[in-house]
Amino acid sequence: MTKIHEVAITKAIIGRYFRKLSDHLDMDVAIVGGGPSGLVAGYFLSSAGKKCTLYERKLSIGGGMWGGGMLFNEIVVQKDALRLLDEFGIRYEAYDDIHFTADAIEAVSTLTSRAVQAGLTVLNGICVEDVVIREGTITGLVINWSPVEMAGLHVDPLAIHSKRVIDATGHAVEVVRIVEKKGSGRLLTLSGKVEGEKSLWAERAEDLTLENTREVYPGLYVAGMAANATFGGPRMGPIFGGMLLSGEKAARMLIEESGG
Ligand code: 48F
Repeated sequence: MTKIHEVAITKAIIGRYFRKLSDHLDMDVAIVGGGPSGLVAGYFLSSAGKKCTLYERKLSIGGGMWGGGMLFNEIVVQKDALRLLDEFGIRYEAYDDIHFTADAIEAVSTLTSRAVQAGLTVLNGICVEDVVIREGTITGLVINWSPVEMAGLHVDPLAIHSKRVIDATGHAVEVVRIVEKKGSGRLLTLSGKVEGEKSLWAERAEDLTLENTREVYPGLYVAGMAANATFGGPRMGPIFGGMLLSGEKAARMLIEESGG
């Protein structure tokens, strides 16, 4: 039997984790939120060679996709987004000509695995509690351990720098709300503030999610449900094509903007 050693295990974990952390203090794109839109954005950005980190408050990655609708763990994806399920290798089944279903567990686990294998660094158990703004542009994030937040401990956070930030925090649209409160000037919405999410309308919401995936403040982009909450679109319920397409659009915009 090979002889294992407790201190070697501890050192391995500490050393490897802090290597990962310190390699990602200054990056191309920081994504806040590990739901479907954030994961898809991270997959495409990392595949294009961008240095990218995704921060997720919870221990588990996947956001609102694990539970399908009302904890029935199947998701619906419309025809227009099937090419993304094909890209990730997520299996699906036709319900009719337009609606397709996939196992929610396979969808989250496969998407997460493909994103990490494409090079995305995922830091879970970390929440984003503030932003760094220089001359009217978002240039970074302020992060802390989720247990610090949960316990209400008085512990100062740490800052990281990133050329661009994607708010993929879902319904809560947390990063944009911080900028609304603390940033100088207006958001790039009609009222200059967060317009707020409207009540459920699946078809309209799916189209609008894509339309609303864009820059909302210099350096800050919104994707997924956060895009609709920011620009005043409705929620859509457990249909996920819009989330996947939104993550892809956010990534493509940033890849194009940076010259490929
Ligand atoms: O809510 P979520 O899954 O976002 P999404 O990608 O997808 C929305 C759908 O799941 C569903 C829907 C459509 O069918 O309406 O709700 O837009 O995932 C958001 C993730 O962001 C994390 C949160 O824990 C969740 O996993 N998050 C939120 N705020 C923060 C955060 C924060 N401040 N720091 C880190 N993570």
